[in-house]
Amino acid sequence: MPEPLTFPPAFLWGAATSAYQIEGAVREDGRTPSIWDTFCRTPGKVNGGDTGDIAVDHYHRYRDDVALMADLGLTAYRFSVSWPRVQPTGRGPAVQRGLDFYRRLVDELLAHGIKPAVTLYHWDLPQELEDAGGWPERETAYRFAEYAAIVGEALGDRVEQWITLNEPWCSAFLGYGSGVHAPGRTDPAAALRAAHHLNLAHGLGTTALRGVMPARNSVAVSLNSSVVRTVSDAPEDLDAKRRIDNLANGIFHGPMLHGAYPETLFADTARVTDWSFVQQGDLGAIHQPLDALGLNYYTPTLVSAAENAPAGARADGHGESNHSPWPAADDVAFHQTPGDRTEMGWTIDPTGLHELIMRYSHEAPGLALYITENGAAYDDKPDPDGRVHDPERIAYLHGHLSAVRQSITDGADVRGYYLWSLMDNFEWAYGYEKRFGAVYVDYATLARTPKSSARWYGEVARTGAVPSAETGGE
Ligand code: PNW
Repeated sequence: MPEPLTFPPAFLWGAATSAYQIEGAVREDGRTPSIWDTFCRTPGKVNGGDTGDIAVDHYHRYRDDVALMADLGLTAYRFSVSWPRVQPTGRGPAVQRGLDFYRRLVDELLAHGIKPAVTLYHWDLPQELEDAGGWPERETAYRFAEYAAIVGEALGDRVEQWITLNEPWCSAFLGYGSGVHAPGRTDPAAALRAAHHLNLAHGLGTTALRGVMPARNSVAVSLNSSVVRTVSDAPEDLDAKRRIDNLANGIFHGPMLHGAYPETLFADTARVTDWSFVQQGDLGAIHQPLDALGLNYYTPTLVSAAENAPAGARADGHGESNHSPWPAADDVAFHQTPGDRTEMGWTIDPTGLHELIMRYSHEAPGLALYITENGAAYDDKPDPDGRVHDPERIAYLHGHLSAVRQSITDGADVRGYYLWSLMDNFEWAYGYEKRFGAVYVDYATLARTPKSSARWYGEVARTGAVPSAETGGE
């Protein structure tokens, strides 16, 4: 019998969610629309015309949801705060009822011995700020810093782990480039401006948080850092990889971790923008020392030069759009990585997670790493007896947790893992069709049923070890 893979005793075993994907109650307690409320009401944008109006009603069921997490054995929970619940116009004083919800949630978690990690921005920009120009406008970064201070002051005494932004790549390039995410704009120059202002928001927000919180608290950012691979080592393919790596990783990690954009990014994107929106002092403001780095990983990205690809190849897995999320990269082709795929069409490749962790372990030495999202969508259905068996998800988790364990053996300082997601929820442009949860949600009754993967993962959390074989979960 091979030995189980044992993790360090303090390793955090969590699950992750985000506000708009689970809360519902979009008109309660003073909340106003975010860009996602608006986007969902725009015909043709979200599968089935689904919205987050009710989502999984977590706003009213949070006590049950926390009890469920505790019952499973989780030791950490990553959730996000809805900006328009706290600051309905994106400016000015906070709505206490909005903040009170998160206070109650955090107290409930702490009472169950579950460590909260708060994400400040998981894509739900107050619509009023989008009406004023959104992320392509510099002002939005200042507004974010103000919002960060409000939430930091309200929760900083009881939440130690803070994440400024979730996946700014998606906010900038899916929101303003390909338009498959809110606000649905398709302007590559605006997308690059948005990326810079998200970076600035991260830096100013980090400083704002530190100004109002106890020094022991940890500040991080969660990036969907891509693992970019090429189909060959031909120079033009390697150049395609370098350019996509700049646009996926360097554009955020460069300023945040090293205080500079990758030198070649400016030339690569010169025909789209002259970057004159970067002002003196911005890079210093963005480059704040961080306590930790959050990595979100699902699948690698495989590229070649367009000339080395069959005509029309564009399998980048980022949703349906005639507009590319990659500014000034029309001569790059995206390929499907070989291998089994999840319901998202994303190839399952745990070696990518190991590669990603090792890269950032070297690029950001001394920074604690957390896997702040990893998981898989499958077409889960209850059996006649009401149970939900998802052996594919167990296999996915087994493979990726083994990769995390290997990275620790190889010297990486990984401190925790958050499964995406705690429960089935609103999967953005895919609506409720894609199920990422470890817990099944029946959308007719909103009843929660742990899938076999939830039991399996709970056992991992309780024992601090991944079984050598992927069986179990009952
Ligand atoms: C992440 N892409 O989204 C988000 O942080 C979650 O809210 C989401 O539910 C989860 O992953 C699953 O999709 C992504 O096109 C959305 O590359 C799209 C992409 C990546 C991540």
